[in-house]
Amino acid sequence: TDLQDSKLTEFEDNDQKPVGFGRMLRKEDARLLRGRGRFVDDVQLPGMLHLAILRSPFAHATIVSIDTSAAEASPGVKAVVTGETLKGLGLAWMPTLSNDVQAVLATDKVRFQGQEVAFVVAEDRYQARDALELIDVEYDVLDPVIDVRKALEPDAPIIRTDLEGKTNNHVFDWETGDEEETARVFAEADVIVQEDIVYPRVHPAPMETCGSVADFDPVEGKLRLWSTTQAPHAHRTLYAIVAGIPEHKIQVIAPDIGGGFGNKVPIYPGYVHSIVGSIVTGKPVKWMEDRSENLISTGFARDYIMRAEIAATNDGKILAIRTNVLADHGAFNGTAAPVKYPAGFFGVFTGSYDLKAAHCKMTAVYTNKAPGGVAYACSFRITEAVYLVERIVDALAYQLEMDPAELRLKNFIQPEQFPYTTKTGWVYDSGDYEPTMRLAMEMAGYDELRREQAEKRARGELMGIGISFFTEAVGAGPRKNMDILGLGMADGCELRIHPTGKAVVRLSVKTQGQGHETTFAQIIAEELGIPPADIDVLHGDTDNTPFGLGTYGSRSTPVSGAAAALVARKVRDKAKLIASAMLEVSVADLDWVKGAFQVKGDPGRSVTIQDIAFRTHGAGDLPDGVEGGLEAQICYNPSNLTYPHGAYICVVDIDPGTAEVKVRRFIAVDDCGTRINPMIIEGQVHGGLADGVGMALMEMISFDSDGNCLGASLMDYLIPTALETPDWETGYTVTPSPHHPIGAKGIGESATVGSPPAIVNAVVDALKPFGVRHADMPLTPSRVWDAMRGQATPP
Ligand code: MCN
Ligand code: CUM
Repeated sequence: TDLQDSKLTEFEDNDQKPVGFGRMLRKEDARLLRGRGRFVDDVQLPGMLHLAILRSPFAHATIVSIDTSAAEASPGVKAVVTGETLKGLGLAWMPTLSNDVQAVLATDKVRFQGQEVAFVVAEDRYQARDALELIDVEYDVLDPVIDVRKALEPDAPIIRTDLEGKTNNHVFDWETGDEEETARVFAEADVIVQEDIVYPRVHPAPMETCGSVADFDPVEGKLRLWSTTQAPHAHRTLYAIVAGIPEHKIQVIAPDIGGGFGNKVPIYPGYVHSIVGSIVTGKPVKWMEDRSENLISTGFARDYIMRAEIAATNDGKILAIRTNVLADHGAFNGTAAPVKYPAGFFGVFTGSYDLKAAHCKMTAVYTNKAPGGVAYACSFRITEAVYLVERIVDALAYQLEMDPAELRLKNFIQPEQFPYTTKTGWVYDSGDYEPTMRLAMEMAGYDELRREQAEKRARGELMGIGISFFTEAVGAGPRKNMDILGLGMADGCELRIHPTGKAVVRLSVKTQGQGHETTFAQIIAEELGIPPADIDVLHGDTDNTPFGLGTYGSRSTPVSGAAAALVARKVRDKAKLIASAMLEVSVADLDWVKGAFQVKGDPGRSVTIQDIAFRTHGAGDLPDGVEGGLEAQICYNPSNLTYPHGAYICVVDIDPGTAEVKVRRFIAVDDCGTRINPMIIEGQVHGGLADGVGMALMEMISFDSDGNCLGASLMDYLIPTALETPDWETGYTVTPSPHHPIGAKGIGESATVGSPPAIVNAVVDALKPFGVRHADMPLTPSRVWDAMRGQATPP
C-alpha cells in the first residue's frame, strides 16, 4: 500500500546488512502481527485444569469461618484451597520484594478489597468460577483505613496485626539530603513557594492481564511455570526459597508478554496458587485473571502526597528544594525497589537544576488498599520526583512572573559540571541540557506560541503552554549498593556463533513489547558485523538463559545492553586470535573492519567473522592454547546508572464552557545517549506520552470511604485512546553515557516520567487568568471547572 511504501523509505533496510544501529522493522512483529505470538493464555497442556480466585468484597474484615463443602461438591471441581490449608503447608504467607510479607491466601483477616481468600481448581474456567459462588465466607467487618492522612492517627485501626508487636500503620521513614543546610538556604532566600501536590494512585493496566500455568512433575521433581513475569530469574530464585523446591528443578518461562509496565514485576498470590494447585492435583493448572481482578488487586503505581517547597532569589536563581512526602503503600509493602532505596529513586527530585541544598523526608504507611507502589513506567519513583520538581518550578515561575522556559534555562546544571553530584548524592553521568531545551522550543515555535496565547487570552480563550524538563536515573544498578532481596542487580549474557556464522544471544532480561529481539540483535550486529537477521535473541526461559534481574526501571539497555556489547567484544577478541592464525600475521597486524579482520596495509587479505566461526569448528588444529568454538559469556555489573534527559512542551486548549482539556500539540525531545533503533525509541516515546495524557487528564484509582475500589473496570478507570492524543512531534539530542560500552542510556520510561508535568503545567498555564497556581491530577473537566471557580480540589 501507499502507506507502507512511504513509511518504508524511512527505514535503512539494515536487516540484512552487517551494520547494527539504525531504523529497522521489528523481528518479533513477523510473529506478533500475524497472531502467532504465544502468550501465557495460549499455553495448553494435556489434562490442564483451571483456577479461579475468591476475593474479598471488604477492605478490612476478620474471617470468622469459611465453608467450602458446597464448592467441593460442585461439578468438575478438583480442589478448593483456603488460607487454613496453606497454613498447614507453611505457605500462607510469602515475602514481598520489599522484605515485607503478603498473604498468599488470607487466614486471619482480609486487608483490601479484592484480596485472595480461597481458590478453586476445576476442569474448566467456568466450573471454577461457578464454584467460587458456593464458598461461604463469614466476615466480621472492621473499620478500614482509606484516607492515608489518617493512617497514623492514634485511634486508626491497625491493619497489620499479623506483624508481631505492630501497634500502628507505619511502614518506614526515609530521609535524604541535608535538613539543616536546606533550612539555612531557605532562611536566606528572597522567595519561597510552597504547594501541596498529589500524584494519585494509577494503574498500568497492561493489555494482557496477569496469569500463569504451573506444571509440577512429581517424577522428575520439576516445576515448570509459564508466567507473566518481567523478571523470570529473580522469580525463580524466590520460588526456590519460598517453596523449598531446588532452584535447578524450577523452570520459569515468560513467553510473549502483552505489556508489563511494571505490573508484572511482583510475585502475585495467583502464581503461587497455580503452583500449589498443580502440586495438589498432579495436573497442570492455569490461572488467568480478568480485567477487574487486574485493576483491583495487582501492583498499582504512585500514591504520593507531597508538600513541595522551593527557595529562590528574586531574579530567578533556584537555591533549594525540600519536600515532605506521605506515601500510601497499601496493605502489604509490595513495592519492588533496591533494598537500600525504600522510596526507589525519588532522591533525584532535585531535577536538572544546580542547587545549593535539598532535603526530603518521607513517611510510608499501610492502608486498606491493594499493595504495589512501583509500576507504570515509574523509573523507580522518578515519575513522582519529576512531577514534584517540574510542578514546583512552574509555581515559582508563576510567583516570579517569569517565563517558565527562561527560569529553567537559567538554572540548568552546566555541561562542564558533569559528572555532577546532586545535593542528595546522585552522580549524573552526562548531560547537556540547554541544546535539548532549545531544540524543543524551536520545534514548538515557542515565542510564536506565546504570542498566540496572548492574543487568545485577550479574547477570553483558554490556551496553555506547559514545559517539563527531566533527568532520569535508569539502569539499576551497581551491585555495590543495589540489590533486590539480596540479589545483586547485574545481568548475564551469553553469545554463541554457530559454525556457519549465525548467532544466538541469550539474555537475562525479558521484553514485554520493547522490541529486545530486534535491538539486542542490532547491538551484536554493530559489534560483530553479523546481520541482525542472522542473530537469534533468546530470553524469558530460565533453563536457556543466564541469570539476571530482569526488565524494569528501563534497565535492559543500560545493564543487559552493555552486557551484550561486551560479550560480543569478548567473542571478537577470540576471533582475532583465530584470524591471526588464518592469515599468518601477528595479532598486532590486524585491523577490524565491521565484520572482518584485515591485514594492516593489505585490505585484500582478510577473513570474515563467518569464516572465523567455521574455522573454530572446522578440521585441522587451532593455534596453541585456543579452544574450539566461538562463544563467550559475561555478567555485567554497571558502574553507575545512566541519566537520560528530555525537554517536553505541551499545548492545550480548554473549552471555557465545559472545562474540557484538549491536548493540541506535544513536542518531545529526548536524549537517551547513543540510539540503537530510532524507530523503537520513537515507539517507546509515543507510548509513554499517551500514558502521560492518561494520568494527567483521566486516570485514577480511587476508593470510597468503605474501601470499595472505584476504578475496577475500564469503564471507570479511563485510559486514553487515539481521540485524546495528538500527533506527537519528537526530536532528539545525543549525549552518550561515558561509562556504558556503547554510550546508550535507557528510554523505556522517559516519556511516562516527563509528560504528566508538561500537560499539567499547560493546563495550569491556561488557567492563569483565574489565578490558578496549582491543580491536582487527573485534570478531568470537573476538576478544571472547580479550579476555574477557585475551589479546592477534593483529595
Ligand atoms: N533503545 C534504543 N536505544 C537506546 C535505548 C533504548 O534503541 N539508547 C531501545 C531498547 O533496545 C529497547 C527499548 O528501546 O528495545 C527500551 O529500552 P530500555 O530503555 O532499555 O527499557 P527496557 O527494555 O528495560 O524496558 C523497560 C521499560 C519499562 S521499565 C516499562 S515500565 C515499560 C517500557 O519499558 N513497559 C513497556 N516500555 C514498554 N513498552 C511496551 N511496548 N510494553 C511495556 O510493557
Ligand atoms: Cu516502574 S514500571 Mo517499569 O520499571 O517495569
